[in-house]
Amino acid sequence: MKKALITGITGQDGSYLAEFLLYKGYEVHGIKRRSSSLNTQRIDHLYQDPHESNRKLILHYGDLSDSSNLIRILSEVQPDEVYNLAAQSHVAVSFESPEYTADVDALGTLRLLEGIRFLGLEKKTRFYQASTSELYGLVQETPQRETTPFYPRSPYAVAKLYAYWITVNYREAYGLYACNGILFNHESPRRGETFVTRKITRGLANIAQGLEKCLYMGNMDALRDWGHAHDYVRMQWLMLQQDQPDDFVIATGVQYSVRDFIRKAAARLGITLRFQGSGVDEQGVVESVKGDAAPAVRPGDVIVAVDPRYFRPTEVETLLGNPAKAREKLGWVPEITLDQMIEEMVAHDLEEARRHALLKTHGYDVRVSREN
Ligand code: NDP
Ligand code: GDR
Repeated sequence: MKKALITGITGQDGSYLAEFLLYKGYEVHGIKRRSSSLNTQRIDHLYQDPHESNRKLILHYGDLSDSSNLIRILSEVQPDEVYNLAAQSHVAVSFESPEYTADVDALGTLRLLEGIRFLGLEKKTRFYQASTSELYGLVQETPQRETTPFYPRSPYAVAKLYAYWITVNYREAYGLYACNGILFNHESPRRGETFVTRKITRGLANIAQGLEKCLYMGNMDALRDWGHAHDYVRMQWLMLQQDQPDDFVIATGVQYSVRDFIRKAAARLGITLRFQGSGVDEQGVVESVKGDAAPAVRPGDVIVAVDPRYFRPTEVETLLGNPAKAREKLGWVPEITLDQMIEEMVAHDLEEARRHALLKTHGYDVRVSREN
């Protein structure tokens, strides 16, 4: 039985990857951070009590900032595959916590690689690094492929640039089987609430249930290539099953704006939105409503507005991936379309909003966090 170690197992991708590897028959080890409140919601359905025998999912406390902890876990687990998914992964937050982001996202990757080397596991352990389309930043070529020059535009992307190159370096210097998956944005109902897609589906669902009035957005002109996390974790595994290690772009090859995403999500809720004005004065106005969202939402209501606090000091305006290499070498075909993903995310967030609305009608105090 193969053993995998996943850092960031409590995150969006970690949870889908853990499901996938358990299904494949792996013994899955995950590193979770100590926090004052529970942070395992995304993997609670996979949890196995430590008192059970033959556990297939085993969690270890740890942190990418703590070398001795990482070395101990690597030494105990002796993994066949390490998936380094842990990161301070929010681009906007990286401008507020640049040093922490560098420590975890850049040096954290080095700590793991060095741990593998220090323990003499470089011939046994295969390593996956969660690299990102944010490396392309101010894009030098469209669509972006593996050979497109990088131009990072945030402390997050700069930290991930180090992680990308240190992974390549350990592959070349020590013969480690190490791969970079240059993944474009991927989403799901498990996406963190402060990333733009989930902020939109959750915010609009709350508005449709009368829990919120307006969704405040940053740059709605930004263009992204959005896929589904469920599809993308399959490729993370596949990269580690090849004869030779290599780096791959994973993307859909289709691009939409943030505004397009809002319009599509609103339509799933029966709301037709018209955008008017421009810049910080732009608004999304309700043209018509049918179904569940009425009467909480009425024609003429302004349910989307711009708040400049969500603008970034340097923005990545456009990203569009060319996944030809992954298609050819890994047989990459995304299975879930953007419309199907939006349908799933809206349905999930609407159910949650309905539960909150029901609690509210019974007199319970429901607060919906809006800080993104
Ligand atoms: P999430 O933010 O959902 O998950 C990040 C995970 O990292 C969480 O489990 C988090 O723990 C953990 N983590 C954060 N800091 C530390 C630390 N110091 N030590 C140990 N663990 C830590 O990210 P995603 O699942 O969306 O992304 C997975 C990886 O892929 C990330 O590295 C991200 O940068 C990268 N990526 C993501 C893309 C996307 O579109 N989703 C695209 C390209 C790359 P906790 O739950 O306690 O916060
Ligand atoms: P991104 O994702 O920065 O691409 O990084 P995010 O969803 O945060 O932003 C996408 C685009 O939407 C614009 N935007 C807003 N973003 C947020 N979060 N909140 C808003 O209110 C808002 N309004 C507009 C942003 O400016 C941006 O242009 C994600 C993360 O998962 C990274 O870890 C990963 O590496 C990249 O995707 C690929």
